[in-house]
Amino acid sequence: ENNQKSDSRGALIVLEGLDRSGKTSQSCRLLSYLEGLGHPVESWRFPDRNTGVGQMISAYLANKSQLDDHAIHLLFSANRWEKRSLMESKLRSGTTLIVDRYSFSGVAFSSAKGLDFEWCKAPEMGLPAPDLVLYLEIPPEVICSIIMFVGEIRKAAERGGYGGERYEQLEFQKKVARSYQMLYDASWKAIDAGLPIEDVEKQLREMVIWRSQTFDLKFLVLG
Ligand code: T5A
Ligand code: NA
Repeated sequence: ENNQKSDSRGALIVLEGLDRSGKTSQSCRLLSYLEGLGHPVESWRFPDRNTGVGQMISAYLANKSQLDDHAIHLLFSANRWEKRSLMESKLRSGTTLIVDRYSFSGVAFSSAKGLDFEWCKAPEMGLPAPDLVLYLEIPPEVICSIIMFVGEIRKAAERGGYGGERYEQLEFQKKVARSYQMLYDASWKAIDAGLPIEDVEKQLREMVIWRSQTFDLKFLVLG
């Protein structure tokens, strides 16, 4: 009976990486690809800025509100918990979810601010664990020159808005990269995200197809 249930479960595929590493672009492309193969699939993202909690997060990220580092950490986590039952029912009903950022972003970004690593992990415990985490790897220096370049364009285009969101600075991104490294486990696969967009896409496709044959189709618990 267990096997029957698990056979029809969708896969939980998470994309992680530093800011501007290409997660959103790649989740769109992976979505189209899996749809094209006839898989029931949806693309999700965290933070989900559409919920009440998500709107608080969005205001914080745009520097429109101030929050204690612990409080914003718990909001990011709450934003995942408020989607948990829907996430589980989608997976159980056979829909694969491609999720743009998840608990790992939560832990990596907050611990990079100096919060205790174990404290950061605690509220994530019990959320559905991904079958596959695709880490879009790109050196923080490259990310920051892209961010500055985009900032200059924005500044030219609309005056102000320079620097983008709160976390887009080199030293901070370096710390985030180190925190991500501490979260790696067997479900992770690093992808070279410094390549042209189509080449990154190809790596992701290959990884998803290859791993989909080996997914352990049980409901996992994030440790
Ligand atoms: N956060 C998030 C927490 O602190 N805790 C949490 O629990 C969570 C979930 C916002 C912030 O919140 C933090 C992390 C973040 O700092 P967000 O809304 O996901 O999170 O951030 P966004 O700003 O939407 O997205 P990113 O900045 O992370 O960008 P992406 O999605 O990685 O990159 P993408 O695809 O938008 O691409 C950026 C640009 O690069 C180009 C694209 O066309 C685009 O212009 N590009 C490429 N160019 C050249 N070569 C390639 N291979 C390219 N791929 C993309
Ligand atoms: Na994004």
